[in-house]
Amino acid sequence: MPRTILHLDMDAFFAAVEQSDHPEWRGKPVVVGADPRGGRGRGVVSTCSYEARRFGIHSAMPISKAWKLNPGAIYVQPRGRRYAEVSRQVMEILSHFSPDLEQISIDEAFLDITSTQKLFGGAEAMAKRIKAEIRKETNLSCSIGIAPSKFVAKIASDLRKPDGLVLVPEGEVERFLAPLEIARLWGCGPKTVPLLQAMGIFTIGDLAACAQLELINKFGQVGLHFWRLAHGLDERPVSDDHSAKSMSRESTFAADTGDEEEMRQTLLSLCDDLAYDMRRHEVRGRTITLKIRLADFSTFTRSRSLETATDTSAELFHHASELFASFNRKGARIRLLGVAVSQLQQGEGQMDLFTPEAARKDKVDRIMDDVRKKFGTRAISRASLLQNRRDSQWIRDEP
Ligand code: TTP
Ligand code: MG
Repeated sequence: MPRTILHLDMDAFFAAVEQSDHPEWRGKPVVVGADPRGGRGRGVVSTCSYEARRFGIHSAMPISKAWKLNPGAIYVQPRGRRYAEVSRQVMEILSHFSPDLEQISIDEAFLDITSTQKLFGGAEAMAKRIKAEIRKETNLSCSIGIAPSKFVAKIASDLRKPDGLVLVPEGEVERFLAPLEIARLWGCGPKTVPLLQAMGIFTIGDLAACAQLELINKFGQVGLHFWRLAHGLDERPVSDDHSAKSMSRESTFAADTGDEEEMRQTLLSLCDDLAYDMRRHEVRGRTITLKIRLADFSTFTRSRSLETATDTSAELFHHASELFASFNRKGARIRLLGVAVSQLQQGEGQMDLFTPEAARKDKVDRIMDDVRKKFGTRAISRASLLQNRRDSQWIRDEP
């Protein structure tokens, strides 16, 4: 079923809050960031008003450089608590328009309005009403993009900033994307852009015109990912899961068990399901927790934190197995096993797909995800991880 996704991003957020709280600053260049100390300050610009952007000032620029560009601007230090308060107001307004709300940063959120748009007279009318309510409640402007997927909605909201509203209907996605630079593709960072440019690919349209196979041959699964995005194919659901603190799966055995093979299989399938959920939501986790409930209902947890966050089944299973092996159940039967991941991080916007970490990403996971999408989650289980089980140290021999 075609979806309708709305992406909202506040305009010059911190600076706009400052201008709203200090009416005498409206219409003037306002720079929020480190103390410029007369041009000797060492921090950076958090953001600046659109009036300041005309001088070439932007987020992450050294504050000393901003000072050089415009020493007469109004320089203010960030007031985090105030911005968080306004952010909550904005999210509260959005939540009235659909229950499927996913906040992705302090001033940005996705809303799945597929089923609620009718109640507000259609997507465009809904967007106008959201903008009006935000302006009334907070005195701030925002930009909205509406499209059949998250990827396209996010690009659309950025296109006519500030105070923008861009709708991309179902049939026009590819035409909309074609002239845009490849750097707008999720995962296409500064390392990836030159590689594509060397192939004569500069716009998303150039990429869409490439044969899928050519991209796969050259870049593997990443190539397929780019090809899909270039054609507007992005099925990521809108969900608030990754703003939650953890994700988990658990399973109670039909009968309490002491069978090591059964425990091992269960743990594997829990890790597989959990990793699949994480990938669907584009999150990775750094802390893995194993939960064990014995037949007498006593419950234990064992955790470990990784250097870098993961979303692969193999890595989850590896750590969950080691945690399990380190637990001495003293011969007791097991009633329930659970696996949880926490310290979640979101992939979007921060990841360049050609980093060594991404290159290591388990290819098997990708293939299995495709099969699951087509045939359902139970269609496939990972035999490879169960091989060599006889010589593995999976469960320490209990005395
Ligand atoms: P953005 O939405 O990226 O920027 P913005 O809202 O200021 O401007 P735009 O109209 O282009 O959306 O970021 C939201 C807030 O996050 C921003 O107001 C300040 C903060 N921020 C930083 O502190 N440092 C940064 O490098 C960036 C990009 C943002
Ligand atoms: Mg913004």
